[in-house]
Amino acid sequence: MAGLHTARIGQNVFAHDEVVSTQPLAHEAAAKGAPEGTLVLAEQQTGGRGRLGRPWHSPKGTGIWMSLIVRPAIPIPKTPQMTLLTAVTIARTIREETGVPVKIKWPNDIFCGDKKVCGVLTELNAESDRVNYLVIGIGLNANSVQSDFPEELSEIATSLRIESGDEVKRVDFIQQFCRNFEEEYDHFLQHGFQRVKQEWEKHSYSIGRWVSVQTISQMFEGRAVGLDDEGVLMVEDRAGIMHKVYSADVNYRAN
Ligand code: BT5
Repeated sequence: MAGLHTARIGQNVFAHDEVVSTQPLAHEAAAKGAPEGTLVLAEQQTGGRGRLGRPWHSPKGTGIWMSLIVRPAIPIPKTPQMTLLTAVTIARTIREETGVPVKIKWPNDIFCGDKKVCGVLTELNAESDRVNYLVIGIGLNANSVQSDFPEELSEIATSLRIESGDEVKRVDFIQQFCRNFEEEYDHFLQHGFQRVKQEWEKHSYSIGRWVSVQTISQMFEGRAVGLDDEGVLMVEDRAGIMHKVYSADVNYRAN
């Protein structure tokens, strides 16, 4: 992208009109040796996906649907930190580019008020216990109007345009995201997770809220109190026992 001024992130771009999903295309490109920072973009996805096979609604021209390839030299257990880093970076870019106040809901959602404006999907490719690459999928409702959302999303989804009243210049937004990501990522690689943790906690939707947690092995309720130094969500249950929540789905309660 012209005028980008990054060393790696966004320097190699595959821009598509209509695709099923940018995720498999990024996996294919990464497997063929695409350099770190490669971005796969699409105007429309016909089979956009979220976590656990959930669908991601990605109509034409309204959003930023993209997948970023990174190759961090970090141990596999630290790779969820890259999701938090991405969420922090998206939230910062939204604040800078639109002024819309957003919060980060653990682990991978960006919220405006109580509605989702963006989701992050991180997929790992590893070889013999080593990170080969990550594909970080980002779905951001930039310029959707209310009627772009199907009925099942109309109460739970929003867009930057709905929130601010202004159209988002998507290329400018993506360029700023790339600059911010590179800065945050380089800091993370050199100095570790601490800065991401602080930013995440500062802009967290989750901390202080009552949540119910359903893991493979148990179900409990408690208050989200923060992240540990590895980026794991700490939840204190009613008996005062602290739980570490890894990739479980967290549901939020009113009280
Ligand atoms: C996510 O999953 O939030 C990750 C979404 C990642 C999408 C990007 S787009 C580029 C790349 N290519 C892909 O195919 N995927 C990535 P999850 O936390 O599982 O949330 C999925 C849920 O969000 C759905 O079950 C819906 O309830 C809701 N949802 C679907 N589409 C939405 C949208 N456009 N806006 C807000 N919420 C949506």
